[in-house]
Formats: sequence, C-alpha cells, structure tokens
Amino acid sequence: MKVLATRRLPGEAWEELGPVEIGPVDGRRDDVEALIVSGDAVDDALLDRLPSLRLVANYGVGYDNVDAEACRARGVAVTNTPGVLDAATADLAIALMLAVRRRVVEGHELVREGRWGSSWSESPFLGRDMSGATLGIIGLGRIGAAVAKRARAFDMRVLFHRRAQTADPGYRELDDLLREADIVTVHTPLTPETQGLLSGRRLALLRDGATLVNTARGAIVDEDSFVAELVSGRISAGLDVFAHEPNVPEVLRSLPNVVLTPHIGSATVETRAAMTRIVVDNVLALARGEPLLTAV
Ligand code: 8YV
Repeated sequence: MKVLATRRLPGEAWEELGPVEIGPVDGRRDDVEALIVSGDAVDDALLDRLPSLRLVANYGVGYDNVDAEACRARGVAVTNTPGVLDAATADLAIALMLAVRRRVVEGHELVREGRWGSSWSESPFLGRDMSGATLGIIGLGRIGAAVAKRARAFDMRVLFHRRAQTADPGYRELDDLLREADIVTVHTPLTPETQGLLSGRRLALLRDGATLVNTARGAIVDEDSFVAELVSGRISAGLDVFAHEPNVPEVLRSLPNVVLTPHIGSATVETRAAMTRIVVDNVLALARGEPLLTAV
C-alpha cells in the first residue's frame, strides 16, 4: 500500500510503516492510498489529485485543516490523534499563564540584557498571583478538563463554558465567563461554530488586567480586535496559536504583555511519539483491512 507523508514523524513506531514517501503531493498521484498530514490543508482540490486515497491520517487532534465532509463524500476515512496530547497541551496552557502573570519572559530578558541592577529599583517586577485567581475555561473536553485539574492544584477558582449547558456551579454562559475570569483559556476545536467566537464585542467584556491564553486555534479569536486590545495594554496574553501561522502579527512581537510560542502544545518527545503511534496504527489497520482506531 502506497503511503505518502508530508513529513517524517518522530518516534520509534514510524519504522513499522516500512517504506513511506515523504514530501508534498505533487501533481496527480494514482497510487497513493494513505496520506499522513501534519496540519496541512486537505481539500477538494487535493483529493481530486489522489483518486485511490482511502485514508487521511492527521497528526494532531484538531483536524480543521482537513475537509472531513469532502473526504466523507469520496469514501476517504479521516483519523486524528485524540487523548495522548491532553497533558502536554494543558501543561503549556499553565506555563503560558504563569509566564504572563509572573512576567517570566520580561524578567528573563531583563536579566539576559544586563539591566537587572539598573532598573529593578524603578520596577519591582510585580506580577499577579495564580493562587486565588478565577480561571475561565472555554471548552471542557479532554484538554480543558486536564487544565481544570491542574488549576485546582494552584488553588484557582475554576469556571467553564461549554456548548451543552449544565447545572454544575462552575458553568457560565460565555459572556458571563469573560466578565468574571482573571484568566481565560481556550480549549475548543476550530469549527464553523467556534470561528471568531471571541469576537471584538466579547473581548471587550474581559476585565481590565485579564489574561487570555490560547493553545487551541488562532482563528477562534478575532485576531484584529485581539491585537488592538493587547496594544492598548488593557489585557495580556499567552499565545501558542495564531490565525495565519506561521505569521504572527508584527506588533505582538514587541509587546511586554504578550508571551508567544510557536504552536508547541503537543511538542514533547513523549507526546509526539504517542501521536505517531496512533497515526501508524491507523495506517497499519487500513492495510490489514481492520477497523481504524480513531476515525473522526
Ligand atoms: C499539531 C495540534 O497538530 O493536535 C493538534 O490539534 O495542534 C498539534 O498537535 C501538531 O503540531 C502537528 O502539526
């Protein structure tokens, strides 16, 4: 079975696939039956060029890059990598909260640049406590729940919003959650429903001094309005994802109230190896005519 991957994936499991062609989909390919993508776009135009395709194995839990409806219409299965990256992504969300609230990166730059002695007396580098802060989690799936668990260890007050209302005392309507939280963290998938969910109107509901952390997808937030709020200095942010990766709005790069990382939520040796394991097992299942492990 011909397998094409847009890149080689890390981890021992990869070898079990045997020969895999690595590279972009160039021109029409009649032979390719399984395509492994890492966030690359899979749309009708690409599917047209792969008439024998039976599986798109996405290296990631979010599969907004794949037109799943177009795949379904052609009988092409789609798989993702759920479950194994919850802890790593939740850890990064917490790391970004700490980095922003405790001004870790600003402090790091000050020390590195030899400005500690001269400027410390003017600015005692006061941050804000995590302990006792109110955390608002948008999307309480596997990753959101892993963040909630960590937040409780920090003695935070945890509120959440999710699509389905519940009687849980921590549940809030989205607008209320934005008004009430000191820190808001985003953990929904990007879908037509969540695109632009954090609109300019909603961002304006955030309290002065609030922090927004996004390790989900950039397009869930209206980036232009968000940048304007950050430039004003009214709120702060920890961002691992952006609307047009790898492009980051230029102005964000110089703001002291923003910590930026390059989409590394799942980027640990252990987690990426576990993601590769799922991709490989799905491709092997297809080759053996067995049920796929994580079809979406
Ligand atoms: C990326 C992710 O997919 O799982 C997701 O949804 O965003 C990440 O794990 C990964 O970086 C590969 O592109």
